[in-house]
Amino acid sequence: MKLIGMLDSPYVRRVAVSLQLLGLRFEHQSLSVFRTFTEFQQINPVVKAPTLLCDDGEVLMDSTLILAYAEALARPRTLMPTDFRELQHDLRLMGLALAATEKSVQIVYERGLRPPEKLHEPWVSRITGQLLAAYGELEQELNRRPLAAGSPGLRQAGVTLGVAWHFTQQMIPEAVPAERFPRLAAYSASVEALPEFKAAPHGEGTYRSNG
Ligand SMILES: N[C@@H](CCC(=O)N[C@@H](CS)C(=O)NCC(=O)O)C(=O)O
Repeated sequence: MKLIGMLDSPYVRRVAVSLQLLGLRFEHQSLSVFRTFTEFQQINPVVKAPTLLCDDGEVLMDSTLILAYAEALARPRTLMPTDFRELQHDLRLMGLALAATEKSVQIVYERGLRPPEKLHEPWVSRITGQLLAAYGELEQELNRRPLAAGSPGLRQAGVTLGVAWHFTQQMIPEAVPAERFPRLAAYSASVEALPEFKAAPHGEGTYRSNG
């Protein structure tokens, strides 16, 4: 199978890291939804990153749906808790981390794609407030209950949280001052040191399997 999209997308990156942790082999093609729109369109007319080209040619999109497919392929290996209460808690963390990801991407698009005279400041304030609220909740959650940061042991909640925080800090650090979120910053530093994160670094590069 082939993962399409750039690793500067937190959605692409969470899939690239997760596929490795699940022990699934994949190729990666670092296509941009902006600079290589037409090439991307030929694979997926909707031009969404991540796109997953399955071995039989079927095209999937949306990181969470791709990960549902990957989890089914990898069984019995999983990044999701089997215990119901732990699952509930991990889903809360993932919801918060995905909201933080979405708000970060919205701010990046707002700044990068919209001409400055068309910026709508009330909208930027609203999404920045939502972003800070999501990270505030996550900081409290990590304070209340530690989250596994090593592999094995790392779960999807940790991957999604780690990727979200790193993306925000790479792209819009002034919107979310790291010193206000020490637990998130420490968690991110731990997971970024793992081989699966290092093999798929945020940016323009291409993931290459070592095995
Ligand atoms: N909910 C989707 C969001 C994916 C998404 O919005 N990706 C961005 C790149 S970070 C994209 O495809 N942008 C181009 C567009 O939406 O037109 C997911 O989890 O995969």
